[in-house]
This record gives sequence, C-alpha cells and structure tokens, in this order.
Amino acid sequence: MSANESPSGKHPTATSEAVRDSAFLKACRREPVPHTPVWFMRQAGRSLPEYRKVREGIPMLESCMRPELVTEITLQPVRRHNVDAAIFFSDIVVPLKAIGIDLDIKPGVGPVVENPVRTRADLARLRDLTPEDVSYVTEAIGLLTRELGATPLIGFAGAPFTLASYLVEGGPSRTYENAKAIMYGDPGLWADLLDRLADITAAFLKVQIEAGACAVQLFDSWAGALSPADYRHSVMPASAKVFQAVAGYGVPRIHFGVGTGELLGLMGEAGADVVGVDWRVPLDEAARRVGPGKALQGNLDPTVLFSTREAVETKTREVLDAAAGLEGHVFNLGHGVMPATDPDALTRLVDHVHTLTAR
Ligand code: 1CP
Repeated sequence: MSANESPSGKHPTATSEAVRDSAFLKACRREPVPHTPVWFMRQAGRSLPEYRKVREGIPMLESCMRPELVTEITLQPVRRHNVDAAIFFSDIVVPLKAIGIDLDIKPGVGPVVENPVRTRADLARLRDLTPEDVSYVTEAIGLLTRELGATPLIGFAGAPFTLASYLVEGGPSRTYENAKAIMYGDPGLWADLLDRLADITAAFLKVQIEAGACAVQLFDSWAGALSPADYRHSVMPASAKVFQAVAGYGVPRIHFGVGTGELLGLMGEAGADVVGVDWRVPLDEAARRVGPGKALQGNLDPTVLFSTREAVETKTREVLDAAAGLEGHVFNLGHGVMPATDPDALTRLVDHVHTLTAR
C-alpha cells in the first residue's frame, strides 16, 4: 500500500506533497522543521467576530451540518492568524447525533442528552455509524482541502470516555458520578459501552481521513478525572482500539486531555504519535513521562493571553525553552481558546513563535 492510498483501497487520501512537507506534519513525524508549527484548539469559534457573524441565528449542531458554513468557519482562523494547521469545524457529539441520539448543544452549556445512556437496554441505541450518516462531513472536507492548499487539515473526534461522560451524565459534569458508578459497579456494561463508542469514533475518524484530513486528534478532554489504574483498566483499551483502527492510514494521531499529567505515559501508550499536554506539566517533564518516539503538543496556559504582551512573550519563551530538547514539538495552548480572548493576541502569538524558532 502506498502512503497515498487508504487501507480500504477505495479512495486515495488527498494529502498532497506540499501538505506532507508542511512544518506541522514534519513536527508530528519528529523530522526537522523550518519553524515550530502552531495551531490552537478551538481556534475557530467565539473569539472571532467573523465567526459570531456567520453563526448568527444558526444553532451549533445545524452549523456543523452545512458544508459551506463549516468550510468558511474552518478557514477563518487560517486567514486571520497564519496558523500552521486548520482543524475541522464540528463537535465531538456530531457522530452521536448522526446515529440518532437525542441530544443538543445548548448555548452557554454544551452538549445535553435528553435520555441518558445508563442501562444495557440503552446500549441498543448506539448503532454503528456509516459514512452516509455524516455525508456533510465528507462534503465539507472535500471543499476544504481544495481551499486550504498547503495547509494541513486536522480531523478530530471525542474519545470513548469523554463521549461516555456526556451520554451517561446527560450533559457537562464536574464529577462524572453516574459514569463512574457504572465503571465501578457494572464493569461489563461499562466495557461494552466504551467498546461501542470506540467503533463509532473510529468510523467517524475514518470518514474524515478518507475525505482528506491528514492528521487526527482524539479529544479525551475529561480523562484527567481518572486515576492511572482506572484509566489503564477501564478506558485505555477503548481508546487504543480507536488508534489501532486508523493506524493503517499513516496519518499522525494526536491524543489530548486536560489535567492528564499523571496519564501522559498511558495516553502515549494507547497508540498516539503526538501527545497533547495541558499547562500543568512543563514539556521537558512531559517528555520524560511520555518517553521516546513521540512528539508533544502544547502547552501555553490559555488564560495567559489575557495578560500583558510582555507576560505572553515571557510565558511563550518558557514553553519553547522547555520544548528545546524534544524530538518533535507542535506549539498549542494547554486547552481551547477562551471565547473572550483578543484575536489579535493570538495572531501576535503565532508570529512570535514563528520568529523565535525560525531555523
Ligand atoms: O455556539 C457555539 O459557538 C458553541 C460553542 C462550541 C463550539 C465553537 C461548542 C459547544 N463546540 C464548538 C466547536 C468545537 N468543539 C470544536 C471546533 C474546532 C476548533 O477547535 O476550532 C472542537 C474541536 C470541539 C470539541 C469539543 N466539544 C470538545 C473537546 C475539546 C475541548 O475543548 O476539550 C468537548 C469537550 C466538546 C463538548 C462541548 N461542545 C460545546 C461545548 C461548550 C462543549 C464543552 C462543554 C463542557 O464543558 O462539558
């Protein structure tokens, strides 16, 4: 199989030579780079006035299903900030909506599930995802890769644990008490739930890669709520299944969570090529925890952008200094861009990292 061919053999993946030679993909592959590549989680979104304008009156989930709108929103931060990668505009709950789960994304709240999934009978509602269920994703990525030229497109999905947290709790949670009640009290049901979600997530990532995404990020945003032993036993097998399912495409696989300092080694072991790090662990220490053979992504505290230009520059230099000995480094924030962030601070940050790291 050539690097340009999908494992299914049906669709050649759309990655062009210019994209393959991009600083972002080089850093993911731990090759020498012309400068440290930069992108931001949640770079498309409420921090941008042009985003708020095109989203006006259109509910979040509906915007994810309109290919022209998805294309425009995904391109907005690329045009404005000169970032080294685009991330597909969607949400982690889109594949669940696509298989008929009754959920909505409520403004100011996040994903809310009408009838939470808590029993074995509920599992039957989690059917397989087919490419036809998300044809708007294939269409949007087709439009996008034509517009993006040499800029790589990152596809993404929610990891089984983080998806399960919304499905079981019925919405955002700080404690995950209902999810953990199943994890500890009915491990068989828990394992089957996460395994179902792994299949759905893998199918969703495959759609994005076959349509032209040249890297994927698995967001296990809330895995930091787990001890290493619980993560290894009750969550890692499902996340590993997702990574294994897309291994054959040869696209870099990024694995990210918040508050996952104690889990960094395991999150790499699950099958990631790049491990995302929040701001709580310096990158040199993160590299020791992850071990050799993987690139790291991160990890400026997103709240630093609310401070003075001097403070942003100092904290940025600290991140770059800690990253100096890494095998590969993709600069990012330690979590998503906060909605009240000044977009000009993000543009300056990209320029600053490019200037400081130009080789
Ligand atoms: O109307 C709006 O603008 C709603 C806000 C919003 C946006 C812009 C939501 C609701 N989702 C999104 C888009 C989104 N979601 C992206 C866009 C691509 C980009 O990064 O530019 C991405 C990557 C996501 C992924 C996502 N959704 C995650 C993982 C990333 C993370 O921040 O940890 C999670 C946990 C979600 C759930 C979700 N969707 C929306 C919100 C507000 C939340 C979080 C709710 C909570 O606190 O539990």
